[in-house]
Amino acid sequence: MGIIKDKFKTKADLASLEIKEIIKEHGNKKIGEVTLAQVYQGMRGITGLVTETSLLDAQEGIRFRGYSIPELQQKLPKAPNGGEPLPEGLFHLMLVGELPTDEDVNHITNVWQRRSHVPNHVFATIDALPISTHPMTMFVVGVMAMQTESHFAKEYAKGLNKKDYWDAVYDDSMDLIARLPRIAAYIYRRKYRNNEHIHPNGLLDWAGNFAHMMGYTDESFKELMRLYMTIHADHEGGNVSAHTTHLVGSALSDPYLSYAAGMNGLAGPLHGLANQEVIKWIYEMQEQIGTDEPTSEQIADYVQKTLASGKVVPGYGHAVLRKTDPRFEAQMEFGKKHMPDDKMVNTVWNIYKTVPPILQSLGKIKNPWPNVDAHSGALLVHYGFVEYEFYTVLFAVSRSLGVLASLCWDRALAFPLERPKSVTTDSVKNWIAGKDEIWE
Ligand code: CMX
Repeated sequence: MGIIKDKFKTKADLASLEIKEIIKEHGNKKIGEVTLAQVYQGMRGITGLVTETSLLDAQEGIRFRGYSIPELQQKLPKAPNGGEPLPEGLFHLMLVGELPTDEDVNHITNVWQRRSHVPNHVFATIDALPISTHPMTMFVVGVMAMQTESHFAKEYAKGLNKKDYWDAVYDDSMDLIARLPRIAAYIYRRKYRNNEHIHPNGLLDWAGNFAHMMGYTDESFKELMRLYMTIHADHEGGNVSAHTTHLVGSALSDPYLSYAAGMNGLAGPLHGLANQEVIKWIYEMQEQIGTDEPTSEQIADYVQKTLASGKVVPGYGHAVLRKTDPRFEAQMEFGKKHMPDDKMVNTVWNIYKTVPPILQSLGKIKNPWPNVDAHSGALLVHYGFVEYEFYTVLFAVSRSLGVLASLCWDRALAFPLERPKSVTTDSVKNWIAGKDEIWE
């Protein structure tokens, strides 16, 4: 067994015993009450999932296995001469639950390099789509085409013992993560760079190689990709992409099917697609106002127009967070360090000053502060990466780290098929009238 696989299995076996004990001793304890409003309104605040890789605090933001983003920026290994964490290190932390050494991170880089071959039929399948197809559609189609490679699907068909599910899911997850940058870069170069592709560089780390294959040679762009791939990787288990991957995986759909399902959710404008919507919204604002340096007053006017036309202000608000997203702050720090005078980046900072009081004044928004998507596009635009329809694909490549590490845990802990109860409004009315107590 490989080093990281070994470590994961040892940890998961221990955790599995602990969980069995917890359920035996405390399984009947109640952890909350569910209101009818929660049932109708997106299940906000209902605790109903276990996700080991990260935990979101509404006031503080995300912690990965207990570590905040600033802590990770300090403690995770960096590329030679680099200042940002390597996503390989975050993956190690999420999968094994321990901070990695430089050697651990090198091991993961090498494993992913070794597993990174994408079969030709995947590229041929992407090529069959019209060039106008949205990059997220191409991406998910590419992942689905690669499902032919699933160890889990093949082994299950042969009669895999349930004790070994985790093993095949682990192999599929590592293959997928290793190959996704290749597929994403292929789509980028096909759609925006005349189909001129760039060979992978076997000496680079996962995110650095991704930047290289997309055609960005600037060292600080590689650093941006390392930071980007780290901070977008996971946001506990209830968000649409993580929850969908987990849910579909609970049917023993293999990691290709599960991850693709999750990424279809990420492609929604209230979730990951918000990163493209932010830059689209800023470009439209610049065009309408006639300047690429809008004042706070001009921004405020434009926000009011957006709201009056029944649209959301993209990049603002969150279903759980109740403060500025630390992932926004990490990107702001990157901007201050690498491009303090960039016009688009300064516009994003100006929007940050202008939007929260306006949203707050509406009285209905629970969180008027920016989320991760409010900042990411502006940093990319600085490097000439202006093709905003592609931004969610970057998010998707990063999100693979969290949702697939979680999927490994799901199978190692033998989590069952997920199947919550639903009700009809007629049954709700009967229950309110005291006629039906079936779900009390
Ligand atoms: N602009 C305008 N209105 C907003 C808003 C925003 N940015 N955020 C919330 N609202 C509105 C909601 O649409 C809702 O209106 P109605 O009552 O008329 O339906 C009201 O405020 C209350 O919403 P909420 O409880 O504060 O927020 P939700 O948990 O329902 O939704 C989210 C959360 C993210 C979908 C929402 O804030 C939003 O649409 N934001 C803009 C899109 C975005 O940036 N999404 C990315 C999130 C991060 C990610 O997943 O990547």
